[in-house]
Amino acid sequence: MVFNPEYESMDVDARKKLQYARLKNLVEKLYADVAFYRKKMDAAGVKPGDIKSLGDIALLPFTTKDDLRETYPFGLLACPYPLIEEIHMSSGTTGIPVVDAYTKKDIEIWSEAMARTLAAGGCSRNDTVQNCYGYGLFTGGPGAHYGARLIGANVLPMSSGNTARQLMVMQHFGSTMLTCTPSYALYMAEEAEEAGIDLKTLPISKGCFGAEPWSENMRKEIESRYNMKAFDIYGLTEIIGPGVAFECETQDGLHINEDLFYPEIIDPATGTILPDGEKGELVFTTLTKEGTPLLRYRTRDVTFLRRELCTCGRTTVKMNRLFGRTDDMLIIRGVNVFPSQIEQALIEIEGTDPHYLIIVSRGPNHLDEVELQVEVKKEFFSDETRNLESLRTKIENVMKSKLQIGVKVKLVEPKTIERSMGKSKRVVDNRNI
Ligand code: DLL
Repeated sequence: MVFNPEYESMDVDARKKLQYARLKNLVEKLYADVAFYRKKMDAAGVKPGDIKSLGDIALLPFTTKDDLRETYPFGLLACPYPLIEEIHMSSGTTGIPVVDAYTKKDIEIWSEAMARTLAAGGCSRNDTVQNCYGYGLFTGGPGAHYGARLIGANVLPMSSGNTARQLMVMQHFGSTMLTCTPSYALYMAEEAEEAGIDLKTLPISKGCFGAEPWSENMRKEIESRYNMKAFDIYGLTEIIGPGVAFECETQDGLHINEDLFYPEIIDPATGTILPDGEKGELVFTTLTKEGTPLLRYRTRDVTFLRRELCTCGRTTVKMNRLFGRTDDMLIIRGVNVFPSQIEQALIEIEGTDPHYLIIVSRGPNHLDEVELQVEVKKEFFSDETRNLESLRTKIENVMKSKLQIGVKVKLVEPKTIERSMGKSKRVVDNRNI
C-alpha cells in the first residue's frame, strides 16, 4: 500500500520543484542560524543566493562524519534547544557518536517516513507489529514504533533480546508483522526450531528488516522459515534513523523518501556527482528537518541510484541494496573487498548457511591472510568428510574467482558463529594497520 500517494506518487517534475524550494529554504536558514554552515559556505565561496536550481546543490560543501565529531554533541543544532523533544544517538560502525536531535515536527516527519516504510511492507491498521529493534538511544525501536502508530497498527514494543519471550508473544498475541535486524530474525527462527515451534503456521506474514547489510540469501532463508515476505529498509541516525529508504512489494531496490531526504551519489575520492546507475558514496541533504538538518552529508554507504517506473505506483528514485561502506571496505593485498561480496558469492554455493565470519590477519611474510569461517548446513556436517572437503575446496575456488584473492576456508558446525540480537559483526580485522 502507498501510505501517502500525494508525495510518494507525485509527478516527478513537481517533486523537483518542491525539492528545490525546500533546499533553498534550508540553505538560507542554515546560513543565517548555524555558524558551522556559514563558515563552511564562506570558505567554499558560496552564498544562499547562488542556489538558483536543484543542480546548484553541487556548489555547496559536504558535511562529514568528522564534522559531526568536531561539533558533538549540539554544535549543529539549527533551532533553540528548548524546542528539542527527543534525542537519539548511534555509536556508528566506527565508534564516533552521532547525535540526532528532534523537534516535534522532526518526530512527525520521522513517523511519516516510517509509516510509508511499513506500509510498503504491507502494514495496515489491522496488523500487530512485533517490534524487536532495540529501544533506547538507537533509532530502530522508536522509529518503527512511531511509524506503526501513525498507520494505526497495534505495536508490541518488545525491543531486542529475551528470545523465549519474543516467541511466546509471537504465538500468543498473533503478531502479523516483524521488525528487527535480519540477523535477529534468523536467530529467533533458529531458537524457534530448537523449541519445536513451527513459525510457518503462525500468522506472522511480513517483516521490515534493516540496520545492517544482508543478502538475497538471508532474505530467502527468513522468508522460508517464517513463511513471510521480507523487506529491506534503510536509514541512518544522522539523517533521521530508519525511514530513509525502503523496498516495496516488488522487492527490487529501495524507494528513497526523496521529498524529505535529497540523495546524490558521488565519487568518494573526488566528490564529483556521478550519473544514475554508477556506484559511489551516497550523500543526503535533509530537506525538512528542524533540529539537526544536514547539508550534503556523506554517509560512507556505497550504492547507485535507479530512476525507473515502478509497478507499485511510487515515482520516487530507488537506491540499490547497499554494496557496503567506504569505511568497512577491506583492502586485502591491495584488492578492495566488501564483506557483502563474500556473502553474495556464498549464496551460490549449496550446503552453506548465511552465517560467516571474515578474519583478516597479517601473516609472517607481511602479506594479508583471510580466513573465512562458514557455517555448513546440519545435513552436510553429518555427511562424509570427503563431501565436506570438496565443499571447502569449492568455496575457496569461488572466492578466488570472484574476489581475485586467495581465502582460506574453514567450515564450522551449525550455530558456532556468534549470533547477534542487533547488528551482527562479520569482520574481525587483526591487522594492526
Ligand atoms: O541502523 C537505522 C536503522 C534502524 C535502519 C532500523 C534500518 C532499520 P545507524 O545505527 O546510525 O542507524 O546505522 C546506520 O547502518 O549507514 C548503513 O551502513 C547501515 N544500514 C542501515 N540499514 C541498512 C540496510 C540505523 N538495510 C548504518 N542494509 C547505515 C545495509 C544498512 N546496511
